Amino acid sequence: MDEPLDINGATLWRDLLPPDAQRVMLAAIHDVMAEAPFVRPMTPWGKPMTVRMTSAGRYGWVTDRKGYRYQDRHPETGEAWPAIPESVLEVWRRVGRTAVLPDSCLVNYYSENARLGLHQDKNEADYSFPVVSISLGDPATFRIGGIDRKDPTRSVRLYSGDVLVLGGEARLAHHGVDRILFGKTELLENSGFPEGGRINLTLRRVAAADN
Ligand code: MD3
Ligand code: FE
Repeated sequence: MDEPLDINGATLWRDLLPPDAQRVMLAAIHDVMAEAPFVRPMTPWGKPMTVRMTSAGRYGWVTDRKGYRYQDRHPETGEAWPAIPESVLEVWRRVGRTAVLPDSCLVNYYSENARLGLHQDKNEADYSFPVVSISLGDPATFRIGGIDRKDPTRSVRLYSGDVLVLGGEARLAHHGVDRILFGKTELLENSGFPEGGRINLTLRRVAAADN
């Protein structure tokens, strides 16, 4: 395998997933979506997000007027989340550098004009576990800074099949998605997502290791 790149302490594995593996993963995400439909979450201050979201695993990330949190039920169906697909767990085993498995897979869906403002991921119990992000479909302009919101940021393009591992110093770095290069690929259209765009999977350990 090629050497990974260091991006502000994050580890970027370019093109880790070949096209066939990307299609297998999207078929599994399509099944997740059938059980746990995408929602357009509402920020605590009452503005709808442009990214649509669902989850797999024990915990899903949700936001509404009550605030940001992980919960073990889909906010609209009230059902438990579907299991994290095996093809997705396999990526964590390859790059996650921990024997503890993730208990959350957030599925972010970016159609044209969706973006994600600069933020930190701080709702998890133990920051010693990494966050693993898998990019599928259209490229994104991703921004990563430092622990302080005012730290300088750098911009990196994430392509389909890229895997980013956020561990160590990068785990609490500010980050966001400035824009999608909408229409650059047909991967989503050809995988049961007719609107096209980009899907990002974020694997996390939300609960402590012994929970
Ligand atoms: C850096 N998702 O779901 S993935 C998120 O493309 C999120 O959907 C973006 O930020 C997306 O919270 C970015 C890359 C990523 C994910 C988690 C991180 C970068 C991170 C956690 C800490 C630092
Ligand atoms: Fe994040």
